[in-house]
Amino acid sequence: MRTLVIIPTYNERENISSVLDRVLKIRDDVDILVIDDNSADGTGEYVRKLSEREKRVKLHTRPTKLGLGTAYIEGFRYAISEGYDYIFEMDADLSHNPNDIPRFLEGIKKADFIIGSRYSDGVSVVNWPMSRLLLSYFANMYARVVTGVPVRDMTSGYKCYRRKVVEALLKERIVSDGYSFQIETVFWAYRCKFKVKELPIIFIDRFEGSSKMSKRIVWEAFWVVWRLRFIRIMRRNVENKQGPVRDF
Ligand SMILES: Nc1nc2c(ncn2[C@@H]2O[C@H](COP(=O)(O)OP(=O)(O)OP(=O)(O)O)[C@@H](O)[C@H]2O)c(=O)[nH]1
Ligand SMILES: [Mg+2]
Repeated sequence: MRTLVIIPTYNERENISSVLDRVLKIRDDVDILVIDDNSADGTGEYVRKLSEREKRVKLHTRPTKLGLGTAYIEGFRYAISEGYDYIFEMDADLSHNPNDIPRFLEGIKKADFIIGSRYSDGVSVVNWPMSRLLLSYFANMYARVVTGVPVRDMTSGYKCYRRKVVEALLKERIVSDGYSFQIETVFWAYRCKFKVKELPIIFIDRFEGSSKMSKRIVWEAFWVVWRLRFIRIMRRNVENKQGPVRDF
């Protein structure tokens, strides 16, 4: 089985060397694809040099900051074209512990899609200011209620997909760039009836570099969940006329 860890980066020079080192050491059958948006701090340059001597590391560079959503879509296309079986999403800022990778790979044997969850076992977030935690916690609750998807951590960026799930996601119209990209992927995986499981993780806020969180990203998430709700209602009407409702 071949595994690809996709890591989008934008100005992560302080974190990138240790995150890559740690992922490479976890297992020999895990490759890494970094999607860098032309970071001014030399992140891409570091990865390019490493990729010359370490064949398990690949780099895609994009001309400018184009957002997390399109970075992952590009990574998904690469993973499918290269024939990977398991595909991870992971942040570069070490909030996601690379030591959890084996637990995900164990879990994916009995599921199609594993979400590393901060909220499935109480709250397992370390070092976030209360305001940031509340924003994330209530955004998740809001997304869950509006979309109707019974997942506790809908905005998690630490995930492992079976190839068939990524293939299905690439057929859907995913519109977001920020956190709501994560909500959309969970929504579509549910709609496509894949077996989704939440795996408790401990999320530690970044020590280095700065957050790319912005008002625009929060605003986008606010509206995107209503788009998903609308899709759910419209498709349910179609299903109603055609036969029994297959709800999730
Ligand atoms: N390629 C690319 N990567 C991005 C972009 N925006 C964010 N990233 C990366 O996506 C990952 C998550 O971004 P963060 O800024 O840590 O955002 P977050 O983890 O959702 O939020 P924080 O809690 O503030 O850390 C990091 O690896 C970033 O470098 C982008 O526009 N393009
Ligand atoms: Mg982060």
